[in-house]
Amino acid sequence: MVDWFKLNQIIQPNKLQTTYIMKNEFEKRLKQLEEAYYQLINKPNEIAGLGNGVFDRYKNPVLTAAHTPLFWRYDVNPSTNPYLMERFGINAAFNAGAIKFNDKYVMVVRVEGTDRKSFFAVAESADGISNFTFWEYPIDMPETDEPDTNVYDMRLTAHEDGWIYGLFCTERRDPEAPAYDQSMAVAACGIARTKDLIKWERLPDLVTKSPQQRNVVLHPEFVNGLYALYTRPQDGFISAGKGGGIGFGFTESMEKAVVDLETIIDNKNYHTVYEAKNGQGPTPIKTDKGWLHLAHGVRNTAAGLRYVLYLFMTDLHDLTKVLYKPAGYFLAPEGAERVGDVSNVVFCNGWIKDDDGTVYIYYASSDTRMHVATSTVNKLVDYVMNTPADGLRSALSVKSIYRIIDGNKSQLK
Ligand code: M1P
Repeated sequence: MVDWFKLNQIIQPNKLQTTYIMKNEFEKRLKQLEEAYYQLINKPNEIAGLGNGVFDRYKNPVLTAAHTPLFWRYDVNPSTNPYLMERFGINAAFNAGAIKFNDKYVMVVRVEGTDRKSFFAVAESADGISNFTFWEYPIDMPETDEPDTNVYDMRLTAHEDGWIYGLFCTERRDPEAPAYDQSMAVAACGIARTKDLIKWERLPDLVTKSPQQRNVVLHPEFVNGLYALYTRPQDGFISAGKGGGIGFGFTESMEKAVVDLETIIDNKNYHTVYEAKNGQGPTPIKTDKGWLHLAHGVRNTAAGLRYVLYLFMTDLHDLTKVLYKPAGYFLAPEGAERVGDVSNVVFCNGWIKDDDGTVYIYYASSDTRMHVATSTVNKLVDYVMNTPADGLRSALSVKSIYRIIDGNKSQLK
């Protein structure tokens, strides 16, 4: 390797002193950056507070932009980067898909550069709650004939056909958009599959009748020999319009995925936390009582859209039948989670069910960072089955509380 400092010394003998000062500064700064980075990724994590009995939150986010490797962001060659400046800025690390892979808790993270482009990168942890570190390279996702402008929010499904599928949103400028409007976009479902999370085979985008498609998730099992997909038909890029709700449909093949008929299994609803729109979160978890679903619900407020998470359960045999759906949200943005690039948002597209029944819920706050919450299958099933459903009227909410109070009275007699 060229000794840049010595070279400088020969070429510019009169600048010798400056060169040595710079060398010291460069090395000092590199050391400081490395120390801060290692401190961050080695930070332990612990449960925060008493919680509500359904799940536990943790003190620290599990991934942030600062967790991305220094060698992605900095050119550490003093001859090409004498000021040791960031050469590629990372803005956020959020909305990650998740899977247990080779005994590690793995997230496929939506990493967003300061250029606003998102890409996918794999991060792993040995215990699922701390020390997440990124793999050496971000995913080099192949494209279709129609290049993606932006890709994000991957849902991972280990399908019984033997592949791990990654379904994500691919966004491109709306070809109908007038020149003065540079924000109109079309969202579609991109599909890729892998065996090792390193090499991905890109398949054609999903075809549906909806003009916009986000939050598409592959069901892990075949249904009557067909692949089953959760969709989210939507009229506009932001607004659900006449569309919306969590849809469900079948495709014969994932190599040329086409869903002709989308049945809405979970609709948006007036004066609920999913009044404006909703979307399936990660791949549902199979339990002996039914399929557990985690989804996000959106409502509009004077302060903008508010995203919260909710749970519901579908029938083991009829996947379109919602058996239980507790009222309101399961998890909403709290404290520091409420602030970020898109404030007042929690979003989840990845969770992991462990063999011992622990469930690791990886959720992002305010389109900025990743957190984990832990629960168990038993607790989540109890929560969905025994939390009162939304009566859709204040008077019925009061009745639910009365039932709890009266039950408690008889306990105390
Ligand atoms: O900004 C909040 C979320 O907005 C979108 O969610 P939805 O698909 O429900 O409209 C997505 O862009 C998501 O990535 C983002 O977190």
